[in-house]
Amino acid sequence: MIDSMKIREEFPILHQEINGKPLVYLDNAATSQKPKFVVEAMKDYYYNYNANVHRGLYRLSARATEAYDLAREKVARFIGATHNHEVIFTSGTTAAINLVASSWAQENLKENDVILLSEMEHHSNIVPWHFLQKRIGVELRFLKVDENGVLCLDNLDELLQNVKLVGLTHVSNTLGTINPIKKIAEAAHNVGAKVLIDGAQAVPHMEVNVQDLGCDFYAFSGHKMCGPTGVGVLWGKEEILDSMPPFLGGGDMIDEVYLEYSTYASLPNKFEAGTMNIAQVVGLGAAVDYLLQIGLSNILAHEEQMVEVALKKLSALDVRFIGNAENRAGVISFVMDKAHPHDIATILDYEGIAVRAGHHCTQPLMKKFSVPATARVSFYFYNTLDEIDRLVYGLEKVKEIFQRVS
Ligand code: C6P
Repeated sequence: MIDSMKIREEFPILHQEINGKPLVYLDNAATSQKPKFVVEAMKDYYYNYNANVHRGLYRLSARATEAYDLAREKVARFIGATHNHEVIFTSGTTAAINLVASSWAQENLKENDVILLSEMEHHSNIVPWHFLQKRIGVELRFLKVDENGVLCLDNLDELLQNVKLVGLTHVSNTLGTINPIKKIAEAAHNVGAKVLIDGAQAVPHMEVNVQDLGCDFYAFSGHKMCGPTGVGVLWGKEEILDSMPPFLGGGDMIDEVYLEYSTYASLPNKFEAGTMNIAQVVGLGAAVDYLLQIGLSNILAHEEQMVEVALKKLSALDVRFIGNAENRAGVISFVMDKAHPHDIATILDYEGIAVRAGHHCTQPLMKKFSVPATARVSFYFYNTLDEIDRLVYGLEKVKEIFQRVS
């Protein structure tokens, strides 16, 4: 079990007051807070062995390279990759998905080929495919979401006809729904389609094993899992990554360069052009160590308890939940009568409570549920049951204010 009070000692940012009230940080789906352990690892790099990687023959550069490569090994083990070189560092989930939409698509898609997405995708798993719709005329299809925020899979086999790639979020950042990836990946492979999973909201919160899920690509961001901003991961199966052309050209991704042509490095360097975010990669490696020390099953159990309690307490406040999936992660979206989500977030901020209000980069979902925006609460392992009571108190205030003005 998790001792959240003890864990919070590792997070200096949580010990402050906002508007004279102790901060309650409930916007972890946007970005998580960073433990000292991660910040210290990055500080150590900058203070003691800052140098470029894969380039210097001197000791400092060798040390930086060792730390960079070790971080890759840690990430590979963390997600169950077969080979370390299947882990490509990117700047985040968005960059990872764009890499696939650019590089893989270049070799594998032509006019009228079909890409199957879902209505609950983050814009970063919709817009790159819109580019291809415009550029080469691919067809986009969407798995529908029902009124509970669950994917409708009844017509999956029909939708999969002629599909070349399925792109799906593992966990919805708006609805909290955990999708049955294994089942969908199996069906997709039966028709020869590749499977790209957006794991931005999964990897920080539960054990993820890419082999077990049966996908071909898996993307996630460091900053949502206690790591720094500016680093993320694209995992891909070795043979698929090998067959793909480079995404960016420049230093460190080449084998040989002539004035007339160039040849490319092997994995993973082929996809890591230019000087990478070295400190952030080191920080991500430390974040992996840190999460393993807490235990992913402990994190999941803690968040399940938080969601159960929060749903019960919020239900008593006449909120309308957007997303009621049974299989859900630590994300709760809701709207309230009369109060716009932006008003909810502003009033909660007066109470020191940070939640996100908006469309959460899922505008098609807002249209689907006929709401302009939602208020969203998202938990992590350092949140406490007391903080749910603070949230409830804040929402009672919202109710009171809007009853007065109406
Ligand atoms: N969602 C949220 O508040 P980046 O920005 O590249 O690190 O991650 C993009 C992204 C992709 N997929 C999902 C499911 C996500 O939740 C996110 C980021 C944040 O929900 C910011 S919009």
